[in-house]
Amino acid sequence: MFKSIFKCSPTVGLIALGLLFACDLVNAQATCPHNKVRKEVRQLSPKELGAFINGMKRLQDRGVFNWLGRIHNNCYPNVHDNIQLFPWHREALIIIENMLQEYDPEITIPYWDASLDFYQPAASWVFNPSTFGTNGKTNTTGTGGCVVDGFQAHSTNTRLLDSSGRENCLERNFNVDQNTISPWHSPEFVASIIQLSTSLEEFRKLFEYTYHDSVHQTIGGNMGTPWSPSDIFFYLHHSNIDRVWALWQYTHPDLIDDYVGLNGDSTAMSTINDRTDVWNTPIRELTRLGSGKVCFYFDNIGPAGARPPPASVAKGETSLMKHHPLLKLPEHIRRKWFPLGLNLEWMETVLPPIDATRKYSQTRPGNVVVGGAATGNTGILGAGGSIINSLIGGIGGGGGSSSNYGGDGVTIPQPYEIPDSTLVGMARNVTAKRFVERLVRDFVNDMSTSGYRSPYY
Ligand SMILES: [Cu+2]
Repeated sequence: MFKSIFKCSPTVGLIALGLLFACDLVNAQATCPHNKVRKEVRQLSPKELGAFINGMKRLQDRGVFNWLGRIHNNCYPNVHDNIQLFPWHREALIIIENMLQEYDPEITIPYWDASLDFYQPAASWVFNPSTFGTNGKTNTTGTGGCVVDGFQAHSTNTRLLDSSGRENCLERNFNVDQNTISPWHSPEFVASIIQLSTSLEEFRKLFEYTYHDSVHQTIGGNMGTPWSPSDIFFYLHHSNIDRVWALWQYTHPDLIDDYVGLNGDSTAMSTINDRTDVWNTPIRELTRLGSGKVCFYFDNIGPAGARPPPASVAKGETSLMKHHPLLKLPEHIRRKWFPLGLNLEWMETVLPPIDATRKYSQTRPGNVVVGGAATGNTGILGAGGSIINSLIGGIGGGGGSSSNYGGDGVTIPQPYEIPDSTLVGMARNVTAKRFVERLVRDFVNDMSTSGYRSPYY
């Protein structure tokens, strides 16, 4: 069933879709009767994580990842570098999620907010030999290698497509060395471009050429090629991109159905009445959480106009957000990068919580627990302090590079920039990317000269 080669055409897509969902007729923007919730991957219970991995392993063994990899490769220029990036990948994940739910109706595809790992990506909780696996084992030519741990480990009965599209193995090739990935884009940067962009297409450019691309390219191997659907991180990363799209809509509620940009074939302007390549679904059924085909929402952003669900902000996080270091930026820097202002509800929805109990800090060197002593110098807390004291203590405190910031947190580094040659090789838009990179450097410089210290690391 999944062996056929699909061209990037709607007709073949319809057949594919017919095979996957018999009689799946959805009214445009009809509200979903039931919504499932996608959580951050680190917030899954052990049982939920196990069910997700088991389901994905079964799909992998059935050849579903190779099937999607061939479609993704055939359609690559149509669904990247243009506005179809968002709905096309959203629908691809819905198809996979529906297959998972045939095994277990409770499974959803968790999102991986890679910005939480921006400071030391390779140290992320997600690169774990017993779950999603670590870097590929570099072969003798040094061009990356097969993943040998986790549920996607190379084995004779799982012949995943490799980074050249051959049935071989999943490859990863971290961009610095076997254990290091250069820094990604911070949560603060993502929050800023959500505010700065005044159309979905503008946001698409600011996001795709930064966060989207650097996660793909620096994990490397399959992820750096059109054969990325072999890698579990393709699904976790794109689930998060679905969420970030919703965060953008929440920030610009009057633009919730904005879908104006160049079409996939770059010949005409897109409209919400377009259909996705291959899947052939009207875009309007894919734009809103909780309606049309999008019968899910996220643990921090809800359906119906993309308002956050009331229970999303755990007790205690509100008060922490009031002390977010972004609020201490000099006024002109704040207005430049956050022109819509930093109101509390927006910050609680769009920025990750500042919470040392969240799992994202568990694998960092020098991890800390709330109320405990720091075991190193890179924890969220200062030695022995509560996080609130630590944040408040930063005001006017000494030890930082500015009078507004204390010694806690990290200075945001310049993130990885993809070499022109890589982009040219993938027929991507180098000029647009260069422009966006200047904005990134300006942001990082402004944060650094303001003495800003990020709490997310
Ligand atoms: Cu893609």
